[in-house]
Amino acid sequence: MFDPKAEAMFRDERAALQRHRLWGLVDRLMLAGGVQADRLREAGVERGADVTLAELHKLPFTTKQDLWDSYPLGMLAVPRDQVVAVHGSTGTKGRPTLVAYTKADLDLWASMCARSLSCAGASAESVVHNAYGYGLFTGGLGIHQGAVALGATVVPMSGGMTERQVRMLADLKPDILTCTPAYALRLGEAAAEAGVDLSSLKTGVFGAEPWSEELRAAIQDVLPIKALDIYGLSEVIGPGVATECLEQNGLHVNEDHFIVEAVDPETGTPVADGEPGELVFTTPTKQALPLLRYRTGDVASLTHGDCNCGRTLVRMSKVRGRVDDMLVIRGVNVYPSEVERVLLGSGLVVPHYQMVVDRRKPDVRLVVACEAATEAASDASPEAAEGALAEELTRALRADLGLTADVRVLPSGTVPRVEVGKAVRVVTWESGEPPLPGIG
Ligand code: DLL
Repeated sequence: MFDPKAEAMFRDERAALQRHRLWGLVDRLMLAGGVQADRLREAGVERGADVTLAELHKLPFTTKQDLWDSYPLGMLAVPRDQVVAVHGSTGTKGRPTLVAYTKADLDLWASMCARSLSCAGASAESVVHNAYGYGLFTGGLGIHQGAVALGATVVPMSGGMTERQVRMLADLKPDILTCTPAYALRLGEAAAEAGVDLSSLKTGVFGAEPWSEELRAAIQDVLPIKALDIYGLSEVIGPGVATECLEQNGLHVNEDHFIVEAVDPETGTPVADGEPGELVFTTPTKQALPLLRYRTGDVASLTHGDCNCGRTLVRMSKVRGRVDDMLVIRGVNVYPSEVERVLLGSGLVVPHYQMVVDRRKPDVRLVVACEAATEAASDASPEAAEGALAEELTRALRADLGLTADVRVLPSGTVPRVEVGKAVRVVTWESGEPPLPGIG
């Protein structure tokens, strides 16, 4: 562990620390003024000592809309000259969100990412091949600073230029690979095509987008690694909010700095341990942009049980999906990650797929575009084999999810591969030409 005292702390000791820090946060928010202070006052809170951890769920939420309303940096809780860095995300809806960091925030972020890398077994002797994008996106620079804080050697590759990445993997022999899960697959496939030996790799720390257990298996097939999940969001700090340890048994939330709740997305009330709910984070130690009960839109469950690794931090499940990414197809609600589970779980298709929501007519149709895992058997025509495969997957999606989908098995290489940024699993077809060839 990077910080055993914090990560393996007795739970009641941590709760006392959280309460103390929460009081400090509320005091700072009241002093800074603005929307969070106004809402606290409306809720009858004047100072930190007015709140308790047990009643945190009664305090007001903060939302992405609040950040947008005060764009670019209206929610600062420190004087502007204390801000040393800005990051952000373009967001799935294309609207940017910006976040700010003080020097202390950057130090906190680095130590959170160092914890994440330690979760994956990294140490000062490690070489970390970091293929998260560098720039406004928090993935590249967040992990970079974590690797430096750990004393490891970081190779700042950023995303893209896959051939060069494969060369660096071969030459520098990293033990840790950090990138999105979709890009890990791409790198694995490219290395196999180039005949490059990647046996130096031990673990991968993959996140920034949802990925199923089935995708984990596919990655572990093409790369000689344990593939671990890392979760985070710019608003809370970036990567390093929660990470899976080598037990692969849920993501440890760094709750001494990010107090987490799971709530019913409709009613906002807390859900029971183990039940899926929308994750809500409070950042008691962040300086520039401290958030009280920030609604993430991400759905996962929380478990307070023990983990064999010795960390006592609460664990979150893999993210099932986003509240706003749920597809509603002919009355059936489904997350893209559930479709991924069925497709990849069949073992019949390669792990590259895309969903097209065809909205050209009022009766919305879901097209699932994928590619066959193996060449057609010699006694069947390729068309017949693809048709049979499509039928089988259509049946599997109906049986497992109750989903009516139009599965199209396309020629190898048709579904776009991710080189840079987050995988785009769902596209909408409003009018004109189809977004993918062969799905018309
Ligand atoms: O994606 C931070 C990050 C970078 C996390 C590198 C992990 C690794 P944003 O660009 O602000 O920040 O996007 C945050 O991405 O609300 C989730 O919807 C999604 N997300 C992040 N990690 C995961 C994950 C970074 N492990 C948004 N599983 C979040 C599923 C994830 N979704």
